[in-house]
Amino acid sequence: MARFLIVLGIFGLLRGCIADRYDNHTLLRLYPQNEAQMTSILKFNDPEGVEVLKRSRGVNDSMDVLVPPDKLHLLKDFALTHLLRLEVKERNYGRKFVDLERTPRRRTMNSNPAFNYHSHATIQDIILGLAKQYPKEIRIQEVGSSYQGRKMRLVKISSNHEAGNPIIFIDAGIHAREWVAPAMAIYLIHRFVTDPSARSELNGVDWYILPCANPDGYEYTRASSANRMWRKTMSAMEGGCFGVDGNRNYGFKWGVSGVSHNPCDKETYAGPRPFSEPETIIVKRIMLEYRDRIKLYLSLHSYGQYLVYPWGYTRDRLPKRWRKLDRLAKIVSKAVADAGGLPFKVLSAGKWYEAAGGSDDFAFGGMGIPYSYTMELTDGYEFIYPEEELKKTLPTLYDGFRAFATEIRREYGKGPLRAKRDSESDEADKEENDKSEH
Ligand code: 0X9
Ligand code: ZN
Repeated sequence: MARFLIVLGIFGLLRGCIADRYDNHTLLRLYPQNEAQMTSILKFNDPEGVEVLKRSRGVNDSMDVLVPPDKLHLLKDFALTHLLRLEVKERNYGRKFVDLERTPRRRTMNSNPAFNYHSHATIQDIILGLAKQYPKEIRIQEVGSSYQGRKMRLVKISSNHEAGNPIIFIDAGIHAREWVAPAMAIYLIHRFVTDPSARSELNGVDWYILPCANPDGYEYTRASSANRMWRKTMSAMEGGCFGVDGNRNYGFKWGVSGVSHNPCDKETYAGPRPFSEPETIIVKRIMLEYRDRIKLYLSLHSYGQYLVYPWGYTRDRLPKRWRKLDRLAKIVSKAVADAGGLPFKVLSAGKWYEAAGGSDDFAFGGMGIPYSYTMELTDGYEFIYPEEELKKTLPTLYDGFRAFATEIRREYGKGPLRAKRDSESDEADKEENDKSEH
């Protein structure tokens, strides 16, 4: 009996520790207000235990950091040294998770499945159910399994699967904690087939959507609030640590900037080699299989409301066609703003902060896909975007995807909807992607 009580006690203690993981952690926002402060903030190296949730794009855009109590003085010193404006956003970040845990009890189920967060298994049920209901439009392709053996499925949506239309390929959720990304993917899939007025989005373009690109990590974040901030995959590494940052694992300029080579780094470990993860191999294979037809690649992430394009590995170079990438992103941003949403901050990923091995750079530079972006959905609430906000936000973002389709159709569509392309041909675009301009 005594032994049983001891075991129970240890279990209780452990649970307490885990649940209190972010208790007394402070969420700080640091605001650079001039170029000198921007330079110093870019060089900020997170001390052990301090997590950078979001980097600053430039003057007056915050860098958000989650700080344990014993490291608070380091951050305050840093802000003081560089005269950075510092805002305490949350004094006890752990409380956020407690609130979150309460949410399911008040949870209302919506008619649209995208307005709730679901398990990976339920996401599979939703897409298989929709495919059954709309067999003409939806085809499901099994594309492989995650490290822990979860089946991954690509949802192909088309009004004519035989037409060979240009493809918009979207993946979501390579970062486990960014739950709003798979929700957006499901919203798109659901709306394309169930809303009669959205059918026009399928004219002359096909949508290939991988709604959950890191199912193991995603399930891990759902298993306990202690894991809610997990970002990586779940593969076992030497030394007992686990997980790779999927968005540092792609084989284009792998490892050259913004990565960690320490398997125990919780944020940006690039992996033992490029494409070490089954999940990134799966996305690469999809790109390889359809590379001639994919004209736009989008990787959905959160947060900060950024829409960024290559190069991500460097801030010193831009691809030759950057003006086209920039122009399209601004059209999309305007469409979202016109629908009542927040406009995107549009720039190259590397000018936001340098990070190599991202899927956007690989799609563009490695595969020759002419338009490639990372989309950071939502601003406010960091990664813990409340479920009840989804029904307001996702429909406004939808207008951005519609704008993407309009432009891709205009540039690459086959039928009468196609506008005259400018002088460059597809082939020239492909060759140009890896030539850079300063
Ligand atoms: O750092 C990332 O992987 C992305 N931001 S996130 O907060 N979702 O983690 C941005 C990736 C931008 N693309 C490249 N740097 N290639
Ligand atoms: Zn991300």
